[in-house]
Amino acid sequence: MLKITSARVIVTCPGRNFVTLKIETSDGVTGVGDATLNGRELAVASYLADHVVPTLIGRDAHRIEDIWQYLYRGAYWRRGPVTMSAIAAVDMALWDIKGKVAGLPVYQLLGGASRDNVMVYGHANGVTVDDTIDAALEYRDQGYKAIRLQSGVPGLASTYGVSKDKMFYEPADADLPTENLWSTERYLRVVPELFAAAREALGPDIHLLHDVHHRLTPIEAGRLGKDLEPYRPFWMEDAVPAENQENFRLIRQHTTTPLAVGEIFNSVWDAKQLIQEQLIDYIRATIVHAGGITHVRRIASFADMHNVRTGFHGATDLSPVTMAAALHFDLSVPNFGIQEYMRHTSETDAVFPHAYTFDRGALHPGEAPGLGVDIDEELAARYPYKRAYLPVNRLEDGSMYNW
Ligand code: CS2
Ligand code: MG
Repeated sequence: MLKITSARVIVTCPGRNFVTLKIETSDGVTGVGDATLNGRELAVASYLADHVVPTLIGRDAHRIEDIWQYLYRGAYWRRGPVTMSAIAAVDMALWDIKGKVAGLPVYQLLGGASRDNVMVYGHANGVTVDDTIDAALEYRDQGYKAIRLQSGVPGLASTYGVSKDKMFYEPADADLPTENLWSTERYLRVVPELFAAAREALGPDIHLLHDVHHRLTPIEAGRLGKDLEPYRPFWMEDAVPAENQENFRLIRQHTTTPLAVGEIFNSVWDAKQLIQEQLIDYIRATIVHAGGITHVRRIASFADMHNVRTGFHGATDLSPVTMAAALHFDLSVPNFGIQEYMRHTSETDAVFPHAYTFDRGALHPGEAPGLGVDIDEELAARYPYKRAYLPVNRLEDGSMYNW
């Protein structure tokens, strides 16, 4: 038996907040898990430290599934982003430990490699369409085979996905939520222009993606999907808020543009109808917010039965621990689609040394035992938590809307 002897929650802010769980065992083997929930980090830190960690001490670290079931069923209050991020952190740490004890990278424990590497997409953004195309050409020159396009909207001061510093995008930008303004009409005019210019500049072979970020109604999403069809997008992401999963039936009636959704999902139940009725093409639920490797395996298997592929979320607010775990999963899962790769800053990479590497538009998790990532606790301690919120969105008449 490999006894869990301690579990510590480490909050650090190398430019943005991250919450990490480090589990130690009786053999001295340790494992790390990501528990970062952008804008609500301390809620998960407390859920872990105050409610989960006391129940872990003395348990057998090898019993990953049993501990997952214990934390899920035993919570009584099931699901939700805070609970499932906390469970995910424990799960990732236990897979890390099991890999280290076995002397194998986690992808080998998941059935071995199903591919040579993991195709990723980068984030080209700019205030204008031209700026965005210039950024996309830079990503193409770096070897990316898939590029997400997000441009500013004429008449709006700011919009989702357009960063101040091209290579990095961090939306949690203030001590209290900044208020953005939104206009669907203005937005719907510029995206087809953006894609027409991108196809013109990049040619037919580069995969082009776009994130609507929950801001349309189903019929508006149908219209945008149809407008983009001539440019063959790889996917249109988060077209509408997905609480009412059957909304996607209406989008599907109007467009063949592939649909991706799920970065804010935290369990398979959030996507059951979307997958069962093939209302989407890619499921974005990721390891840190959807209960860890143990639960995401179930989501991916269910998706595989319905021709839905994975397209994990991979923004800067998911730590390198999640990126590492996602890459081990991506390398092995049969119905892999694509992996989002918003590079972290050098400060973040220094706090989280990792084995994954980038080469010609793809990542590989590396061959280090376990997840191949750790947290430099001494360095982490130099970056105290700094409160930051995601923005909120209002319509031009002042109504609250979706950010
Ligand atoms: C976005 C994210 O990466 C994406 O697709 O939706 O940037 C998202 O806005 C952030 O992860 C929210 O914290
Ligand atoms: Mg998104």
